[in-house]
Amino acid sequence: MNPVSRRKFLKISAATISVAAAGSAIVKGAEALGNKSGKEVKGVQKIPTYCDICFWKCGAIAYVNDGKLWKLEGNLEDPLSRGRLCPRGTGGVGAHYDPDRLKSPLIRRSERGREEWVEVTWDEAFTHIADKLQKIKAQYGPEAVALFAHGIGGNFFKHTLKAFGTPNITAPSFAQCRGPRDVGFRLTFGEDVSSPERTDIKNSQCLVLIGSHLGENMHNSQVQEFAEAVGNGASIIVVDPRFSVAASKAKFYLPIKPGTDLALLLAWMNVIVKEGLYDKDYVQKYGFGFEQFAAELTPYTPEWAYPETGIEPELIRTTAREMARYRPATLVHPGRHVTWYGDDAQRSRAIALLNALLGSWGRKGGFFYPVSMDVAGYPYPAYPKPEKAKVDNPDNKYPFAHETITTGIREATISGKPYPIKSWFVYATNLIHALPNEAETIKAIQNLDLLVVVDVIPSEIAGWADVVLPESVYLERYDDINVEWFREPFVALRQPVVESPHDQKPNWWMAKKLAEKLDLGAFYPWKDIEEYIIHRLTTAGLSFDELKKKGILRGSKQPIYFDEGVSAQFPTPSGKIEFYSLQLAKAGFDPVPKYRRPLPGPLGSFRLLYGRSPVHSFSRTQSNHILMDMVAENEIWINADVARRMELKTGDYVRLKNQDNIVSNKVKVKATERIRPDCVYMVHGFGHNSRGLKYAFQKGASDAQLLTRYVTDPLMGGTGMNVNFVTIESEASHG
Ligand SMILES: Nc1nc2c(c(=O)[nH]1)N[C@H]1C(S)=C(S)[C@@H](COP(=O)(O)OP(=O)(O)OC[C@H]3O[C@@H](n4cnc5c(=O)[nH]c(N)nc54)[C@H](O)[C@@H]3O)O[C@H]1N2
Ligand SMILES: Nc1nc2c(c(=O)[nH]1)N[C@H]1C(S)=C(S)[C@@H](COP(=O)(O)OP(=O)(O)OC[C@H]3O[C@@H](n4cnc5c(=O)[nH]c(N)nc54)[C@H](O)[C@@H]3O)O[C@H]1N2
Ligand code: SF4
Ligand SMILES: [Mo]
Repeated sequence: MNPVSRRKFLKISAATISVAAAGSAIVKGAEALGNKSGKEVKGVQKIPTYCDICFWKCGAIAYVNDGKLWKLEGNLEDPLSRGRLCPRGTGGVGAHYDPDRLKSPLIRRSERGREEWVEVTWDEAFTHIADKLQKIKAQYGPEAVALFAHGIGGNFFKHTLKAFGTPNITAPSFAQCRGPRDVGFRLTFGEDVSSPERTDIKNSQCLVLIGSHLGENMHNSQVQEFAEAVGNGASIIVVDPRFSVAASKAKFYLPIKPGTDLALLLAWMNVIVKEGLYDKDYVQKYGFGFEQFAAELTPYTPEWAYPETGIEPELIRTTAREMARYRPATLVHPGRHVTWYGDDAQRSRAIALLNALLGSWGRKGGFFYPVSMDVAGYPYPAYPKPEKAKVDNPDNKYPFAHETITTGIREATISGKPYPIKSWFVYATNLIHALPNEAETIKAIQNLDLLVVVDVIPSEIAGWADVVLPESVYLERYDDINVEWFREPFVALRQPVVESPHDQKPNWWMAKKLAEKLDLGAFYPWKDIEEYIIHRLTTAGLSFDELKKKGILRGSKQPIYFDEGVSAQFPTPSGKIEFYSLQLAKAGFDPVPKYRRPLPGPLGSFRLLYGRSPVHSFSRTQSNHILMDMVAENEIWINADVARRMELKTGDYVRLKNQDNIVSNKVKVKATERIRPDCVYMVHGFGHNSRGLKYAFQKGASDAQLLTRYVTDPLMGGTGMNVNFVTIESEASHG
């Protein structure tokens, strides 16, 4: 592999965010497509772009018929979609036609949370925001402004706010999602799993899924690769308190007691070490501290793990041997949403260690080394250096947090410490649904002088905003080019397919205009986004015209496994795979993960678990009419015996009441054998309380509303959210 690209990968995964930028809206080819311009093109046009219904960014082909958006398909050239979209991607058409879309900029006219605004022009909105930001900067410094931005569309706002001078930029993808996983793997191998994941699912002969509910979690190429592995006869082991779609494909299903996975992982490693089943050459060549690690495992026998996990010792032994049989083509999937119990970085580290024993890191059927095209960022002037360090992690309380902690910024906004945060800029993240403990989020909002929300629909967070900026949906705009680290190098283009129906604008346009209002125009030397993209592409020797036509440009294949010549480098302190971690020991943490039993809930309550529907993304698609037609509300999964005892049957409505007496919207019962009796399960993202979402309003229940408690991971500040318990109340008692 090209060493320059490897270094860049490490840099990017360290800093997470590569700042990019873009320029003007619907230009040239695209201007003919819209319905507003009156220059409607007759007949069918096929325009490539990439999807934004989730963060997988699948290459798509949009079909436009007589100037109207008709349908979306996968782009065969694209390695992330491999020619097929998931149901949500296909349903992306509904995002353009959503009747509830935000239509023009709004400024709040009554108190926060009342959802009452006046429509203003873009210029009035930017003048209002810029005035407030300058006042905040004068009184508190630019660091008092925080940006929450999720997804590639946030790149230009990041650029503007860095130019403004704040270091406080964050997204829920770290502390509410994959942060603990990346920390656990970094501590072990020195590198992240990254997104899209470097998991070689299609070549794995034994795939272990711990919670990862592929098939419901619809990250496109992962699901396709999972189907391929199943088709090839791979041995599938699924660990989940709920019999998931993935479990139905499994040779071994382990219905684990929630919160005890670390006990299972330690017992598996105990068996593999004790029986000498690990990859001895690999461990000897690449490992650091194996002897001490092995000694720590001694107490964790399958017999010890049985009462903790509920998994029979023989099943633990059989599955451990099964993993060893297929190594190194055994992949213990690292998961993605892993913020479960607050010990998540250590559980993720145990997953990393198990993979290390199996020799799967850097090997076919395990984890590959990702590659990418060499496309440089835009050559911007240097950002001003913030005078104050970021607020989210004072005194390095969470020593292994390598990204910014959303909930840390929220805490600082509430306490004013280490310094006050007076404005939130929120781009494409519905913080009311994405952060645990809604009350804390609202308390923080009440301390702000300015909350700006950029969204496409009237989400719950928009309901709290002082200024709402309506964005064009992804099918109506350019975004930054997608230069992804994956199996093979490629670059993808998002380009406008149709015009926005009202006064919505793309993020790059807003970020540039705002910068100009803030006298930061020097940070936007390009005229429009085409100019920006063309600059980046031509510097890399790539053609914009070709990319516009194909949607994807692919580079040549490069080695991705040790066996193909990738050099085995582990950027840990020892330069090796750290079975024993001196940096953890030094910071006062367990150098080898230790099991601690999760706290039980109140008597008679059920642990609340949550996950994904294959046809929805988080809290962003419930008002999409195409997807709503498939699944309009969520259900609460209750063990069939429990339901019988409670005289509940499938289709009955109930409400859930959590340990802090928060009561949910009504939600439909799904009585099923497919879940343990000690927990209940629902799909995240439903139960909207924003009145602007006319069709999704109060359909189903919100898991987020019930997550009043969370346990913070001491290593990195992630919020373990599977620590809430509910009782089931009959709908009648609440009316
Ligand atoms: N359709 C769709 N797909 C998506 C998304 C989406 O919104 N919609 N979002 C994407 C994103 S960003 C993410 S992070 C991923 C999330 O998807 P995953 O990373 O797969 O998320 P998990 O939290 O592992 O998934 C929840 C599963 O974990 C199980 N579980 C709960 N508690 C425990 C436990 O204690 N132990 C074990 N072993 N299992 C447990 C639940 O029963 C459920 O099956 O999905 C991605 N894919
Ligand atoms: N309770 C609970 N909390 C969770 C999770 C969970 O399962 N349960 N999952 C966690 C995980 S894994 C993740 S990754 C995060 C996800 O958290 P978020 O990324 O915040 O996900 P959403 O709730 O879908 O919020 C996305 C917001 O962006 C808006 N939006 C959609 N498209 C566009 C666009 O083109 N432009 C703009 N400007 N806005 C747009 C949507 O309308 C919505 O308001 O949540 C985390 N928090
Ligand atoms: S996985 Fe589905 S929703 Fe996500 S980007 Fe791909 S097609 Fe779109
Ligand atoms: Mo996520």
